[in-house]
Amino acid sequence: MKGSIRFLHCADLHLDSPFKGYYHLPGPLFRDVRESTFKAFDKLIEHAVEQQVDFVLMAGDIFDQDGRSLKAQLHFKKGLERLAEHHIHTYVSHGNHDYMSATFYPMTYPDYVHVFETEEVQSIPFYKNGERLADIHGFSYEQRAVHQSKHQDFIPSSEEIYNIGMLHGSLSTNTEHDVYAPFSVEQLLQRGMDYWALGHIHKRQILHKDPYIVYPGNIQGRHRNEQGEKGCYIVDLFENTTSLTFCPTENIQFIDETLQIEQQTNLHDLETIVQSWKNDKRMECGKAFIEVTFQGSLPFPKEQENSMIEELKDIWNEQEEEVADWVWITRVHTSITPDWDREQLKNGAHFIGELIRQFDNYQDIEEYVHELLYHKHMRKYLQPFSEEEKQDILNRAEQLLLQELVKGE
Ligand SMILES: [Mn+2]
Repeated sequence: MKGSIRFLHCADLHLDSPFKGYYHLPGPLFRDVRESTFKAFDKLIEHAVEQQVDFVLMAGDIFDQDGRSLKAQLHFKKGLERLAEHHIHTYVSHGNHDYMSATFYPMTYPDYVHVFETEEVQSIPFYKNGERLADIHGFSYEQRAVHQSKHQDFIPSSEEIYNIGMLHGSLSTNTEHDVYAPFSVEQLLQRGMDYWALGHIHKRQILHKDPYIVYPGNIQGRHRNEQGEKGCYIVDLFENTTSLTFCPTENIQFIDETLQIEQQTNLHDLETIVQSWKNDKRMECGKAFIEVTFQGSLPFPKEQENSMIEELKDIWNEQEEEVADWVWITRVHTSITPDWDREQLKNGAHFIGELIRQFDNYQDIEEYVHELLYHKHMRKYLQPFSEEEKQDILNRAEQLLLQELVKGE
């Protein structure tokens, strides 16, 4: 009979992320942003201590930069020391962002810390009260990339103990990100592990239950594509069952919201609506970056809509500069309620019908944005568009065109 164990699984801490795209923010906000990965890390350590876990698994990309800033390293070390004081072990593997061969100042960690030092899969035992309860299997990236599969090298040590695999890599079918140490769910299942602690993909997802194969996602969102709550899992392994609890750690949330604006809303109403909505978000999420879409009708003449909205956005944001839990509007979109019947127009023989049919058959905007995305300077800052974003761009283009064309009819 195996005794139960409790551990915390996290990955992609990206400590000291530079948040390059946020330099334009007012000082206090930018400071909060720059501190956010550290704050998230502190919260994670608190969860581990409060939940009295046996150990913590960190599945790669602890540091954001291969150079590992001294600040990030010292902060990390302090967290590990706090865990060690509570007799909590930490198992660390390094990923494509903090690979081993990069130049950085070496740190000494407490005895409770176990680092996978090589690209070869190794097994490190976990002992509780002198009894070996689990083996943790893992590896670290020695170079910036690991292109070959690693799953085949994970071999359970014994049936008598729990076997946990730590793997920083991606599903071979995932083409949205760089594919490292590729695997399929079936391949992982064949290895006979009791739990797979994955890292690399920043979106939280459970790929399989019984046994669990889990991406906890990163601990703090870093841009508009990393939305909502971010955190880690507390995992309880029992002989015949496993339970997972999500614990949020993020200090700042990235949110996308749509606000419905009724007809006849005047500027004064709009102000009231936005203020109370912002306060709701503040209560719900704490610090947040929000991208908002106004749906419905705005109290401005169409030609002035964009400039008025931009001006209002600045006014709304100015009020946030002194607030501890700020809610900062990053972008405002307007989505007018169309006063045309798309289906009816689509079936028409005229130009508008042809245009809508073109939109429906249109698959990829890549050829039009390719030059921008892959420009030698821009590509450092831009990420390829997701399928959702591409569709969104298409929808907006259609709306703009139809709005002008229908008006001219
Ligand atoms: Mn990562």
